[in-house]
Amino acid sequence: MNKKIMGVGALGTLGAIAVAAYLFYGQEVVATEVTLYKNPQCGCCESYADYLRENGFTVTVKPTHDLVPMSKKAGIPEDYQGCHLSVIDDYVVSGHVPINTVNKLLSEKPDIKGVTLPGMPTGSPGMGGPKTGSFIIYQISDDQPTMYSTE
Ligand SMILES: [Cu+2]
Repeated sequence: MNKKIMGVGALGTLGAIAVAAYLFYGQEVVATEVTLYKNPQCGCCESYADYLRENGFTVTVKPTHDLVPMSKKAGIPEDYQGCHLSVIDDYVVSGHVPINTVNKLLSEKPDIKGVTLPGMPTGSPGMGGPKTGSFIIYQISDDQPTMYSTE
């Protein structure tokens, strides 16, 4: 009886170590803290914040009326801006960018400012409606935006 309890205890300790290691290395690879700037009245931006939360991120939403100049300052030309601006691990993620691309950015850590999905295409995360075509996500740097990924 005692041996059995000790056995279970040892397994439990090993399990706890494995979980702790996973959490530690997991956080080293992918950041989980997000600050999301949005216009106060934007509903689809809130839905995108929830989408990030569902995917394990901790999101702080900050309403602002200066989204366009803020996005511009972040290096995103007006034509390429999404409807909100997220800051994750020193990168900007503008608009309704799907999680696969966010995770690609955070794990590959390219030497760019961030990525953007211009506008608010229907069927993208946080937006309702059917998806009518591929989403082109652009990378932001000092040069003109170029394609980063398609979803
Ligand atoms: Cu939107």
